[in-house]
Amino acid sequence: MSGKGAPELSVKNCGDLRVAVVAAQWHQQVMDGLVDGALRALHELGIDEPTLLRVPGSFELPVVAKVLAGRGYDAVVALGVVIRGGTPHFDYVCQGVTAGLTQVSVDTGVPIGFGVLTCDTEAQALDRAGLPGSAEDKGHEAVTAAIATAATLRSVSEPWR
Ligand code: DLZ
Repeated sequence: MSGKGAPELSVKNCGDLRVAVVAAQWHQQVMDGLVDGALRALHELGIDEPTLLRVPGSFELPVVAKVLAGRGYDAVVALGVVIRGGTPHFDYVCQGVTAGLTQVSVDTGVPIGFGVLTCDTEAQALDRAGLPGSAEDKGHEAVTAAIATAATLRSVSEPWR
């Protein structure tokens, strides 16, 4: 998968949305970039006081996302990075977090921004972390996607104008 083909999303009038970010802690330099990118995106959208929670690893993201989705947040953004090692553990963690976050989103109707990098190497992760010199900014992208989706859901829950 490449970042080529990503849409230019225009999200407006969403400063009142309640948003939570939940971030894993493995691979600190990459995580710092993802969290900074997410907070920057929220600031650009006029959301200056998001809830920010930390979990140990990416595998713990879905349970916290589920509780947050049940507490009135309009969108949750999950951030993590999983880097392939020499055992199948990578596949289990990636599958668990991906399926878990998908289930939370579909079951609760709350958009979950998927800002979880699944990379073969740390260099690939750094290139997507929104750090100086990175080619991509996946924390920022995950926020924009979640908020755009929350705005879409809000537009269909209000009387048609
Ligand atoms: C155990 C583990 C490993 C090997 N690698 C990562 C990783 O690259 N990224 C990540 O976010 N978490 C990793 N973890 C931790 C698991 O996500 C989880 O926290 C532990 O298995 C404890 O439940």
